[in-house]
Amino acid sequence: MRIGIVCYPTFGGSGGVATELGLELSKRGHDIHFITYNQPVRLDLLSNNVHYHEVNVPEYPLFHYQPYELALSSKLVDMVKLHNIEILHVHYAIPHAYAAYMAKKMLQEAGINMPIVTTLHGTDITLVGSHPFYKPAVTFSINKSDAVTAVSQSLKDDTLRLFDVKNDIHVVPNFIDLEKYKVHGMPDCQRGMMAKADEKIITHISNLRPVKRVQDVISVFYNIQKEMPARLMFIGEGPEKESIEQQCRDLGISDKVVFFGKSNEIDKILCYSDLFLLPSQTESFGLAALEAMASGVPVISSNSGGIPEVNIHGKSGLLSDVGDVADMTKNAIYILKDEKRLKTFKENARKESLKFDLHTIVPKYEAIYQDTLANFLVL
Ligand code: GMT
Repeated sequence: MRIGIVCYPTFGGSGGVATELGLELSKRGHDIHFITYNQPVRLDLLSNNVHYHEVNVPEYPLFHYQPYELALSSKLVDMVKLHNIEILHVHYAIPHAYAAYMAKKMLQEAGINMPIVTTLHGTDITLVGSHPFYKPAVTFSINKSDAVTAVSQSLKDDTLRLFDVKNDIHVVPNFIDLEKYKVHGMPDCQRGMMAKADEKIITHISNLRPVKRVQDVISVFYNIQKEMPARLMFIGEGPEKESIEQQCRDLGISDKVVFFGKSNEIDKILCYSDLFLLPSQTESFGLAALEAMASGVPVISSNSGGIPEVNIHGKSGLLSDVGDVADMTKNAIYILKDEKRLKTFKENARKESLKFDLHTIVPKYEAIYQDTLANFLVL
């Protein structure tokens, strides 16, 4: 199939999933066209059947806001015509599903039928999409998509609760290339560079937005390091960074916390981690937790949204109510204090991650493309 993929070209999250999906589909023989405003971060290898088409939005002084949706719709029309793209898969409803629908209508005028698959990722539904400013447009774009997927059952339930959706929603969980994630003891896992042998390594990865509750990460770590030697690895950039740097200074633990910034090599950091913290306010899936688990790292998380579908309580880690720092601390120390227990949790974390193997999940998207193309009705 010739498939157009629209996504945010950013680190991790929906952009990471869309990029990995495109790369895997290309290995399975499909012709993949990424259409977005920058080359996706994880897309470091363009091959014969992986293409990247940049959406440009020229600045014009009249515009307070540059009309990205318009530029994207136009680019989609051009690229579909030029490359005979058969189906468009858009990741994150805002504004991609809306722009894709506009492109579909323009293409119809030219006698070209173009089905759209929309994947809902999280805040496009929960935090942003359901805001009254966006809700009518998001509802419209979901209902006009030819197939809709959500990355967890929880996100599907939220979508049905928050929007008047007429379509079926297929749950297709996020996936992981297990080959890329190394477990402790792999040759390039250089633990010694980051911590002393007796120090436990705690890790957090996110875009440091308020929804991630990164202050709770620091508070839980502060409590852990009072009980045992430990270091905290923070990966990512975002609006809460200054606040947590200050929190570390106030608590006198700055020397125990390493801020890595954005990294394309999280597998190298995860492979020597002992515990992963994800206390998010809401999380449709929690891809970072899955990446940790694939590296054999148990997860201490909140129990919100789709996290319990990924982090299995008592197996791959332990879950607490949002904001319950005391319970998260208790759980973290329970796992870390006993080496035998820690080893069991590590093994189980890896085992639980196997359910999300890309070789199992990517064919589900292929099947949805095939069904959508077969049943496509021109509206
Ligand atoms: O909504 C966001 O926070 C960003 C979004 C993204 O585009 O990175 O993350 C969401 O999608 C990820 C990939 O499907 C999920 O793993 C995250 O749980 C989800 N984030 C939230 O729901 C907060």
